[in-house]
Amino acid sequence: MQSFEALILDVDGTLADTERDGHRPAFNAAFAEMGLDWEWTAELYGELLAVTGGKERMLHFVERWRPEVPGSRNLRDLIAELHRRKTAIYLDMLRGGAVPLRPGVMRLLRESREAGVRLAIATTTTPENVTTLLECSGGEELPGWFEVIAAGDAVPAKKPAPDIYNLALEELGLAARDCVAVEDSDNGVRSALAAGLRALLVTVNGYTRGQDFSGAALVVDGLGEPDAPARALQGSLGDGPVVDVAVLDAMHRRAFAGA
Ligand code: XBP
Ligand code: MG
Repeated sequence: MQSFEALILDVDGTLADTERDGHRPAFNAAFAEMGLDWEWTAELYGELLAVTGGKERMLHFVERWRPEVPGSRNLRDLIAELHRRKTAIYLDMLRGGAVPLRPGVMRLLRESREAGVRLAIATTTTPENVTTLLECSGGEELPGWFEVIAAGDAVPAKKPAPDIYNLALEELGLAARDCVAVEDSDNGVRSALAAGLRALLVTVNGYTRGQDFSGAALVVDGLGEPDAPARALQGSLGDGPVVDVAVLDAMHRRAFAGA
């Protein structure tokens, strides 16, 4: 019997590599549709990811890179319209199968469910982006595996604030010590730790490898599959080739030993 009750997972960069070839082209297509000469290259987008939330990221871009665009109610209306268009484009991409789940994600979700571990989401993106990604990349029953989907504007402050993880814990009716969290970025790590989620696994990706994951219990290059083992970058994966429920259980016990 594992020592934790629920697994709370981030979405973008964790469940799937959504950013460079998903959200980013959707933003660029929305900019082009609205006649804006804003082009987010893969490199620039890597910098812009320091700001979580698509609407917040666009406002930051204007303030930092397009200061000539006057800050006003019109700008906020423009950003809101751009985000609506971008989200519609992104959803179409997901429905077209553009963004697969990362290796090991379905395996770990299935194993967790079979072990009686409750599943939840804590993400900055919109709820519809989450359910559509799950359905289109994992099967139409996948969204129903998650008891809680805490997402987007449901909270006033996005990651690295702890709000979205606190909401997920509240809706689960659990304390942080009863849970394991999985993240991909420094903003996500700070958010989870600020909510008390010390049993925190990080699966890095192209944009987040090399970020500061101090405080994370275990950092790996991915969840791994039997024919493509996971590699620990910080902390101990034990002798198993993949991140499975037993690895999460050992990590959770170490993180809360004596607590
Ligand atoms: C990552 C984010 C999101 C996406 C864009 O979320 O910061 O804002 O980049 O999605 P996660 P939206 O917490 O899952 O890593 O445009 O819907 O915000
Ligand atoms: Mg993420």
